[in-house]
Amino acid sequence: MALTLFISDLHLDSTLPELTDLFVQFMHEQAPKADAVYILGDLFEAWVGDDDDRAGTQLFIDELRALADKDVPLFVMPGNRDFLFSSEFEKRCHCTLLNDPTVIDLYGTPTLLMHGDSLCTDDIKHQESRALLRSTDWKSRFLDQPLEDRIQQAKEYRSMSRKHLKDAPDAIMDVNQEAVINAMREHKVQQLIHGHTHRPAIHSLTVNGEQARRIVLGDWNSQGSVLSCNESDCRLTRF
Ligand SMILES: [Mn+2]
Repeated sequence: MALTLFISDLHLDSTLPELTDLFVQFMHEQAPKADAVYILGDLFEAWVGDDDDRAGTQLFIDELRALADKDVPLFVMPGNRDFLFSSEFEKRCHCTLLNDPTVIDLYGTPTLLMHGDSLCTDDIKHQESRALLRSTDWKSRFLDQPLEDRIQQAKEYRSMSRKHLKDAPDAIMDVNQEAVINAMREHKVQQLIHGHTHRPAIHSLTVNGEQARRIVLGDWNSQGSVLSCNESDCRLTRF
């Protein structure tokens, strides 16, 4: 039986043992049954560089790599927290990094995959910092620093981001409908799967006068969230 799994927004953090257990459980019980596993961003709470060799980080890498050993292809898209994934990460976990956006053929349906933060165009502050942090200049200056300094800075960024999340109005934190339709038109798809907003749902919409759908993956907290797709349908579940 065909099965493709999509997850996102796990926000893995080695200081959170319950979340770590949930991830390990998913990687051992559900992921090996799939034809392919897609992680659409924010796998990690923060990624400070592919050279992060702390034991807590290595444990996650080992779990990812074990999937490749079971011949289940693993595709990882960077999110706004782990946008520093690079080729060394691919080598370490035997996965394939995906560009945001990427179009795949999901059992015959062209499907656009995105992390989702680029669709939140009403959040001007996020879009500004996104543009800055993705610049080659910023990345190389950040990565040139010792690991310890990067870890410290990531902590500061996270507390700034938490403050922004708390202060920003709820509506601007969701996707902008026009941005969604534009992206789907541009990539000529009637199906979009993304994460980031932590608002799991399957939305119907009209794109180019035709029925389309936007599937939003859920975040992980005390429960895991997974989208399971086969030839006939996709469904969101918690576990
Ligand atoms: Mn995100």
